[in-house]
Amino acid sequence: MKMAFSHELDETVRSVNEIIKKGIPEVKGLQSTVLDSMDYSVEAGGKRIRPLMILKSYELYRDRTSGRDEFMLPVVHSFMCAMEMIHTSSLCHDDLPCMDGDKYRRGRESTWFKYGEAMGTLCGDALLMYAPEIVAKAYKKQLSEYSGGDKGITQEELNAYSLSFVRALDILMEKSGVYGMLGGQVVDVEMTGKPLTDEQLMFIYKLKTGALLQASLMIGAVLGGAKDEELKRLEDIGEKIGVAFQIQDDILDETSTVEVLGKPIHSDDENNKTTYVSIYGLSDAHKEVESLSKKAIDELKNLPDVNDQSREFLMNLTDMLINRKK
Ligand code: GRG
Repeated sequence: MKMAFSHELDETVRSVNEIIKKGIPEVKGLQSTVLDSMDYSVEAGGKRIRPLMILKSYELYRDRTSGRDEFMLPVVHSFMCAMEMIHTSSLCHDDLPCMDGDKYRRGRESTWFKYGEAMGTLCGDALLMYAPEIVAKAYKKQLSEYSGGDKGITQEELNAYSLSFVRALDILMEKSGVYGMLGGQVVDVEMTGKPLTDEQLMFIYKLKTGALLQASLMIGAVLGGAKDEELKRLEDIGEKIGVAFQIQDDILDETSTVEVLGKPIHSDDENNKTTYVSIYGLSDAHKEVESLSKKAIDELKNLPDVNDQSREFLMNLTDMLINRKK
């Protein structure tokens, strides 16, 4: 990884972590155990790739309309929190004994292993429900502060922002649910221990892993004011990054260590999962990750009329994902 980018990435992840921290609800009240488990699971860290993508894809487009940033940035931050909560929720549920049964995640005990199975399930549920709650509350606050026109934003502009908000929420929900990540996980669970066709394998990878990465690029862009055809291009880029990311995940499951990954290795083998690596072998898997990432980077390079610094960041981030060790 280029030194300058590595430094920029560390700095950006630090600010993303601060944004996420502010979004986690306070641990108090009779339901404090579940609130504590939410804090534990989200604060455990992780690479924060999805919120990073939301922020940077928003920055690709935001300069086009003056006034949008002032109104929209807190809303963008709320979507970054929501996305990390939905992603973390999926990790909580994926680790449960009824799924992969993993005891470690992000370098510490997995949520169910620390809090018990019932609370591990409820933690995932709670994060999932808190995600739309946090974005709705953030948007409501902005609307009440900015309506009336005395802050220099017209009703017409507010209407346009509201449309962007609803579209972003629609993307978040659709790409997380039965037509997105959850749909991919369903086929993954059902096909465990069985041979997969290429079509089934790609369906799982595109949905289970790709959908949230696509959503991240699309949500940022739509809040920044991107047009439909621009969203479509980002959806295609997100799909390529998603499949490459999952194949790299399979490679690391075979080749890495528990210490580096912060979660069990050889989990796919032990859970009887058919993966890209188990079908095509490590060498072809590496080649596919490289080829898909290169295509995604080329497509990012060719996006018209976007902020060059943010484009560069997303290209470097994609390149980093090929060579990631965890
Ligand atoms: C919560 C709507 C909802 C559904 C749950 C259990 C489930 C359905 C889905 C599981 C999806 C899953 C675990 C996909 C794997 C994706 C993947 C490679 C995750 C690891 O992502 P990283 O490497 O993790 O970004 P960190 O820890 O860095 O955040």
